[in-house]
Amino acid sequence: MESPKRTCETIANVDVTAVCDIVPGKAQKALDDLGLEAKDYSDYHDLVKDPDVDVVVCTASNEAHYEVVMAALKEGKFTFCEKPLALDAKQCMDIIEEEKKQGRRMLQVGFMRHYAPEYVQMKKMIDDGVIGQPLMIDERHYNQTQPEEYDSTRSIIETAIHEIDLNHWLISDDYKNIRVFSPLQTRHVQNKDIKDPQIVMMETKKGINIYLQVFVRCQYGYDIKCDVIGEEGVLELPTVPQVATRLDAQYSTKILTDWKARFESAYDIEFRDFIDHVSQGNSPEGPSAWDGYIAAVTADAALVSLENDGEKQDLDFPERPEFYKD
Ligand code: ISE
Repeated sequence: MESPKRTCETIANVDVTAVCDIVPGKAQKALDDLGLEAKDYSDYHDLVKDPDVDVVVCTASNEAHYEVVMAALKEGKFTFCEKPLALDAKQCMDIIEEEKKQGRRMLQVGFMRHYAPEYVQMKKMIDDGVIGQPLMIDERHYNQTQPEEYDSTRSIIETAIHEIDLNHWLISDDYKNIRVFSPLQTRHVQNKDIKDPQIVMMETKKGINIYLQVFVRCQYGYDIKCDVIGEEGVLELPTVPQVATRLDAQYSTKILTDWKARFESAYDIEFRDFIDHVSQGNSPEGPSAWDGYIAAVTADAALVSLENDGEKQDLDFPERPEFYKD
């Protein structure tokens, strides 16, 4: 008899043994689409307790991250959780306390841009002093039309969270304060309470200024920009190479519309790195619960600012605990 197909084709050493989704039939459909066979649980508690499951990957909606991650850690399972780690800093701190009970790192957060080759190169160039001291960062995070329920909070905790997490890593500096403004609202928002676009401004301890435009109902595509302006020059994040067309008196290149396609290689490299570690029984080394916590503290302050017409919110972070030091 043919054995069930469980192996993941993109990442070595992964057998999908069980899946779970709150919506009946959804996980099974994903298995069918991928031609995989696995147990289909309706309750994630059963999945995390299953002795055949060594590693839990949580890609549930933001609201469910906390409970799933806590349950997986309580079972002593290595866990990968999509960003944001949880809904706020308090929940992230609870997760940290739970992870510490295991005596070593068990969790990685899906801040995949740390693995995007273009950001890795940018960080190395900044560290090597190629542009001298960075002075400013100018960024854009545009998404093509999100559903109506994608509210102002999600623009921060689900979208801007990438840059919030990434910038302090890129320039090796901590944030001092954050402000969020809402300019004229796009007509593509039906619910008048939703603030879209938003402008996030951050200042670091050294005085580096960061200016990020977040726009989740951009009509033309998915567009990510990151320019780091230094004393000696500028670093510009490249876009994904697309074949250029010269046709009918026009020269054009495509703009991608899907964030999964824009960062496809980063997702694969990220997950391969996580699996390379945990499949050997080793702790993951990618973005940690502490990184998730720092991002959540910053996002919490951003939301307060947004609700208070861009009022500056000072940020103060505890020192990175020994447990999370490299
Ligand atoms: C989505 O969850 C992501 O993680 C994407 O990278 C981001 O661009 C998008 O705004 C989020 O909704």
